[in-house]
Amino acid sequence: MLPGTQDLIQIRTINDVRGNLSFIESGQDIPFKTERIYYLHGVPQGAERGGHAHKQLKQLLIAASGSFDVVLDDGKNKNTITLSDPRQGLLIESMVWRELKNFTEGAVCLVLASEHYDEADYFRNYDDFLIATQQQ
Ligand code: T46
Repeated sequence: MLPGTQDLIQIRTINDVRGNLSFIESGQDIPFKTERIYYLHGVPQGAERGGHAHKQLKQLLIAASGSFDVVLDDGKNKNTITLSDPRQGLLIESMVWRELKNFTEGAVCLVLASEHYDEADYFRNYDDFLIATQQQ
């Protein structure tokens, strides 16, 4: 299975004449308790984010506005997912290298994370990540 292909979830959404309300409940919609929320915004044209993997962290990425591409790589397979619908979320497990690119103007990437920020949880070097995947 290509990374990411099985992990696009539909977020429960209530629609009425006032628009949409989407909601996520930890343990029901996502398989972790949300310990941190952050969001990427004001990303300049052509800028790329990510370029790392996490040892333990799991995350849900949502295009709250606009769109962007997420390239996922588990050390064996690569897959690119375009996020453009706030009613969808991309679940990224630990030990998956991710790169985010092609942000449209005004795009917002909202992230629900399973842990507090911890720099020690990152692989920021691709070769170190590959070695670790081969030891699993
Ligand atoms: C990911 C993608 C989608 C903090 O102090 N606290 C935080 O919660 C985060 C996420 C980052 N930082 C600091 C660490 C760096 O000094 O903010 C700076 C920029 O972080 P980074 O270069 O990791 O940002 P991105 O956009 O490349 O990656 C982030 C997340 O780190 C990462 O987990 O999956 O967004």
